[in-house]
Amino acid sequence: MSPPVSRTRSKLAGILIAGLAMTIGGAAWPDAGGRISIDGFAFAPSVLTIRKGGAITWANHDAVAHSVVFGPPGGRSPSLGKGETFSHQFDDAGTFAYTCGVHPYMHGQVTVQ
Ligand SMILES: [Cu+2]
Repeated sequence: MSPPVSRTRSKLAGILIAGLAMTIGGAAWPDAGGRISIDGFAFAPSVLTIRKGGAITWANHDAVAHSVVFGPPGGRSPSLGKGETFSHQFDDAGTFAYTCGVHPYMHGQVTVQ
């Protein structure tokens, strides 16, 4: 009788530990908002996850102008010169890809949870 009981217990413990690890991992609780640097013709970080209702501020550190242009449903920043910033608040959950309007090969992605 005792082996089946202990097997059940260790299975339960395994499930509990797996659940704890997922919670501690932090992926389920992203930052409220964030900052993205535009540096060396790249967005850094290029992939960022924030919470719904949070805002992101992009700051251009390059000597040339850049911008932030979202794919559908759209939205874009003005052209940002060196030292200029652009902020946007994300009220809807989803994954939003964007590029630089001046340099379409510059890619970034914001996930809102
Ligand atoms: Cu650019």
